[in-house]
Amino acid sequence: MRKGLYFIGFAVLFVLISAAIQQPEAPEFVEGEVLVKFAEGISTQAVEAALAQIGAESVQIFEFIGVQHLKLTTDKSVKKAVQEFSELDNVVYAEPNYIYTTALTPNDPKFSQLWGMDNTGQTGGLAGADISALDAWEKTTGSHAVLVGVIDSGIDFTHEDLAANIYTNPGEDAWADPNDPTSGNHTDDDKNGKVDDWKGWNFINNSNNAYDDYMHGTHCAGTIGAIGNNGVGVVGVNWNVKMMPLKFLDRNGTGTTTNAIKAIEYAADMGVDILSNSWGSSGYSESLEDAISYANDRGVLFVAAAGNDGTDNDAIPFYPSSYVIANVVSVAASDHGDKRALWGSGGGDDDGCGFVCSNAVAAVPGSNYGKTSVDLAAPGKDIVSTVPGNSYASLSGTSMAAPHVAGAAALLLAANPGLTIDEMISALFNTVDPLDDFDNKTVTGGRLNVAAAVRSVSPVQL
Ligand SMILES: [Ca+2]
Ligand SMILES: [Ca+2]
Ligand SMILES: [Ca+2]
Repeated sequence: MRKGLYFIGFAVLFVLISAAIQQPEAPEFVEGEVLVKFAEGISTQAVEAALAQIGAESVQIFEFIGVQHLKLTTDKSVKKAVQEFSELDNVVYAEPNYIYTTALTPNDPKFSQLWGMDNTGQTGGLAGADISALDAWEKTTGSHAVLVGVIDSGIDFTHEDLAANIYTNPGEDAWADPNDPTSGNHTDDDKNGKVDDWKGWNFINNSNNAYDDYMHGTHCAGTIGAIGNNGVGVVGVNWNVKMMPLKFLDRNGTGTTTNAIKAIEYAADMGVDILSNSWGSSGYSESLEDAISYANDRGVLFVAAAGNDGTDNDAIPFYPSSYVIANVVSVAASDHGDKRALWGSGGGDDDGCGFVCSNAVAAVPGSNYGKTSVDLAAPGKDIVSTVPGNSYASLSGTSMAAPHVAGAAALLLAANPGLTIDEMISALFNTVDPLDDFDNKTVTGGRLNVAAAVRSVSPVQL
């Protein structure tokens, strides 16, 4: 048995140089229409005179707020008409007839690269081979009341596309500088044994600095909850969520069982709803299993990557994803064609794996699978997400698949906060899109469909 736990790495990597910034667009409005509130008690004749002067006729009147819906009778611009009405003495206000949209398609400039969220074939794959994020966002785009712990290499909590979705511990005083862990008050305000643990914890050096000195944890965090519709970067499965950085993987992507156990205990005690785990090894650890059971008893869903060896977890287990505990969900990786992700060549490792392999390497390395031990697939190849330094990168691995499922579970809780572990799992498993490539290779035989999962738990709207 191995003592170390190794991160699940990536086969393809390119770092994007910078993030394009896009200003939010001005609200659209109906051409040739304005809404005008005239002063109380104004005579019908005065209103008619105003309409004639500016060139408008009444469409309807909202008596309860004293507002007239007007149609312009000339080709005067809406802006000009609003200005002219506003200047009249007996007008309280005038405004365009704005058009509202549900903002289903976020304005994040890299959204079009996220085939896993919405696949139109833009990367050469199969249109519709995605988790149906757009449809899910019709129901909910997430909630800051849902807390996801990311047990990984930390998170760049200063990242412009993550910062607002990073958890802060309400029991600790805020750091004087929200980006500087040393600027706390050096007091364990909530008396949980950890001084100034305002934004998670670093279990390697036992400090309150859980900043990501690698990139892996920040990438996973972006898939779960990069800020949506902020005109910057990417978008997570959740536009709004809170994520707790739980650092136990070091700058080489390596971590120990003992530090993983500490992270799980801390997260469960701090009230995390969901844990996202993109790491593992072939080594069975009874103490790690016990720690996950402890989290299960506290209602914490434990989502884990199935591994990147291309092997059958039914035959060669991969932990923690292979633990048989009620809260453990094991996630395989699919590609943009809805096939099991294969890493192929170009990974660069001497063993041909493209990442750290935990055990026997299959002929073609790819996502692990397992008819009884791997639950469902999610996008995990060429996934664009956040990396430290306000940057973005494309990575591959079941490491990238697990956060899609952890994020989906968080969206379920946003839609229906009372869900139990069993209810979340049922919703995720019962709504997958069945795929030939995962038939008899996973418990569900399909790929995550977050829209169907969210719909299945949403309260009925009358
Ligand atoms: Ca504390
Ligand atoms: Ca403090
Ligand atoms: Ca964004």
